[in-house]
Amino acid sequence: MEIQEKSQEDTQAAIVKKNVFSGIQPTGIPTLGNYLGAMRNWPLLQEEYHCIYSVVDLHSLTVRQEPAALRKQTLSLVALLLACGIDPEKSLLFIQSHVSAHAELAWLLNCYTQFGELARMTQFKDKSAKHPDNINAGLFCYPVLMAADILLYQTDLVPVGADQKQHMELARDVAGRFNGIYGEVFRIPEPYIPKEGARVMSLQEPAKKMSKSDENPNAYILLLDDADTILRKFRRAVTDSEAEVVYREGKDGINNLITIYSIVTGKTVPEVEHEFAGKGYGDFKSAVGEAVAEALRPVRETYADLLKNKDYLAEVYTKGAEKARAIAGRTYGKACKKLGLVLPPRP
Ligand code: AQP
Repeated sequence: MEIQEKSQEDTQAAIVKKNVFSGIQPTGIPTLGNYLGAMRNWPLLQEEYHCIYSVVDLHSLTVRQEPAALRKQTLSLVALLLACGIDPEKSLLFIQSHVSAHAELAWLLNCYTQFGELARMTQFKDKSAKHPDNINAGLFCYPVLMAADILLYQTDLVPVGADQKQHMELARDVAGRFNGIYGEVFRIPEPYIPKEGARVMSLQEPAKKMSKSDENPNAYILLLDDADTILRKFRRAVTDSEAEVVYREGKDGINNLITIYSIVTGKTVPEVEHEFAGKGYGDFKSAVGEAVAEALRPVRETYADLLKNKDYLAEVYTKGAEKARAIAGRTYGKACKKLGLVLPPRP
């Protein structure tokens, strides 16, 4: 009797478990920004939700990539996500291009997205300014592919950094528009933006977000930087001339360092201010560097072990893609049917 009740409870829990989807581009080694804003939070959701995580390689093609580097970065990112704590027994982890429904649904959704909506996207404007010689259609349609990624899995929550809020709104609008015409095909997803770390800023230009594709390597901390490099980059971080470790408007550099230190040590902002009251920026920057190096050490060590086992990595992303294909195929098939596309006979 007890067993029966327990199994009913389990079934109910399985039914109400919400779906989570998120992705990260293999455009380089992830930064501390990617880690605090996204990757670190993904494993924390595995117990409570059905989590699906993807290395979104198709997105990275919107900016020119060197083929050998892209291949290496993609595998490296699979290993890094596992090193951050994603458990393939609990979450699906796969490479986006292995599930063709992503590109296919993106095409369908392109036809339900307006030119004006995409032209307003801040990331498109920023990246067009950064790569004026390659303002390609893929860069323009990036948010539609992102909408397809999310909508294919009937996603409830999307854990992302604050920079993706605008793209999330578009995904919701496109899904709502499609559903409005054809009935309930897609679940409307919500962004899941962390309270802290949602926007880690550049160490050199603290008004700008930290990005892995920044031309200045001192602007970012990479997850695979060694402890000396991390310390050196924090010591060079741009601050201000006040020499006061307090979180206050106008102190972008110091605010960023306080936020980072507070997340990696678990201390509150007032505790951090108190700890460094009367101390100079030099001491503070060194403490932030040491705390970050220590927080990233286990990730680096586990990553190095995982990378030695390429067969295991292949097994993880192959199984992940098989399962993802089954879920994505159902949503894609439903969308095609609603649109009036003739479905091929089942094999
Ligand atoms: N600075 C940041 N602070 C907090 N979160 C961030 N994210 C990115 N930068 C920060 C979050 O990381 C996740 C994966 O991002 P992505 O690699 O898919 O794309 P991105 O947002 O364009 O990241 P980058 O580092 O700036 O890449 P590049 O330089 O290639 O464009 C997302 O959830 C993002 O919000």
